[in-house]
Amino acid sequence: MASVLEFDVLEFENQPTPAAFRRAMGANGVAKISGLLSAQTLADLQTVVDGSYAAIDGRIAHGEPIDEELAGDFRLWNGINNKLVGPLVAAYAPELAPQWSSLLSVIESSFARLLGPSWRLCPEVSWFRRHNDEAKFVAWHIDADAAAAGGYGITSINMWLPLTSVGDAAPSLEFLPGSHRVMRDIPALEGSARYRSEDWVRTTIPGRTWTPAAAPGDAILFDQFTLHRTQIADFADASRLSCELRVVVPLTIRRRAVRKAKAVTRRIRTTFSRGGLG
Ligand SMILES: O=C(O)CCC(=O)C(=O)O
Repeated sequence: MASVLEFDVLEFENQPTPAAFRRAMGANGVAKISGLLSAQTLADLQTVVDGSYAAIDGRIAHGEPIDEELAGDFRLWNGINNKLVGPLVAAYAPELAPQWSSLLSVIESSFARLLGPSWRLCPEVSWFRRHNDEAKFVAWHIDADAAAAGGYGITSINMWLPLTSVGDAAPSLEFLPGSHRVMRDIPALEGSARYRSEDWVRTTIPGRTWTPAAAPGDAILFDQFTLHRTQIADFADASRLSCELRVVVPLTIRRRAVRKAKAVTRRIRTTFSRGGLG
């Protein structure tokens, strides 16, 4: 595993200036900021995430039906889509509703301090995730393929917030810094095949990977084109809670026009770049 010193700046102990953050993201496509969330924001987020899982677990334990859209991600990988958290807490934990709605704006503002006021939190492509089964660890991918965040914004950054300490006792994420500069020119994956094999990653983009250790309150931010996966290591107990909040610069043109433009771009990229990348 690479030492942090071998990369440009990957970790900030304090909130970086917008220029320093922009430079780090441009070079590496990933950066960790220690203690980005205030203690209050972290406590509120933990309460809402715990309350959301408790509401769903409770209904499942009692054999009660849950919303079909919510159930889909939950069964597959214990994920809770953030678009559905408002209705979920309103129905089963109404005392959490004000906390959730103020959290959305507080988290959005903490991001705006890094990159400016045009960025928006996008609940449609943001999730809470609970890992407790290694079979559900996530293979190498980029969010542009697997989370389809690009449909909501011109560009997208994942603000990844661990609610468990990660990197040692629980799985962090493993990144390939700088891979965003290559991946943004590679044809997108679609359908069910949105993940890349270890061999493909190693041979397409040689380089050292980085697996940051992080504590609740820290944020790991990465570009939608940066390759990453769940850290693979020997964990006595692989349980972990985290939030993957995607922040976008919203589209100012109609989504249908964007979908059309993306399809054309994809066709052009496939035609001209597949041969070159072998
Ligand atoms: O939580 C994980 O292990 C994977 C998360 C991930 O791939 C993502 O947030 O895009």
